[in-house]
Amino acid sequence: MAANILPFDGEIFYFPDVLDADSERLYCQVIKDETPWQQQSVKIFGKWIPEPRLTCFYGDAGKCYSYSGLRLEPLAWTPALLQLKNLSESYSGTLFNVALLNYYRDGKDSMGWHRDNEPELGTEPIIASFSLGAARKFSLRNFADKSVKQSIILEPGSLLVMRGKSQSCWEHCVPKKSKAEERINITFRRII
Ligand SMILES: O=C(O)CCC(=O)C(=O)O
Repeated sequence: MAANILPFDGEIFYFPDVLDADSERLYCQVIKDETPWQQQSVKIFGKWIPEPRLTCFYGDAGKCYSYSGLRLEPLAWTPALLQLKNLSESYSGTLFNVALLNYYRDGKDSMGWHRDNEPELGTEPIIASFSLGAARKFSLRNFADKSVKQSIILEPGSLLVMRGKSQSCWEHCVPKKSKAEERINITFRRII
């Protein structure tokens, strides 16, 4: 069993090498090529700002997801995503019905500090996050005391499972990095 990387208030487990190197490369290529990536704009402090990465949303029919002024309608699951969803479900012991995909084209693409605490995910959501492509840093800070920080490198083929109070009590981000190759992240979630 993996160790909890949070010191208190929530659980985040890191599983390296869930995919071997060959499967990781294959999934990365297939998902990159078959996904209709888009650069969406989100509303931050009343202004529409383009997200610094490309995204796409998949899921069961009718499971829409809203964040930062966006309302996403799911595309139908692909075989590759269903295979990764099955793996995520066996590692996390939960069933997922949507996935948010992020494509970081290079080190300038990033994800700002946020919590995945949208009401449609429930109070203590379980989120499984697959990493493909380049390794990137994943930073965490405690929501109540932002000086309490933690970080982990998300390696290709790894899975991060976040649960308990990890979304109410902690924020996370993927900071910019000088010189990074492309990376795909898939977060499987359950809309209730
Ligand atoms: O790219 C990652 O590892 C994190 C993605 C993330 O935080 C999100 O989709 O909410």
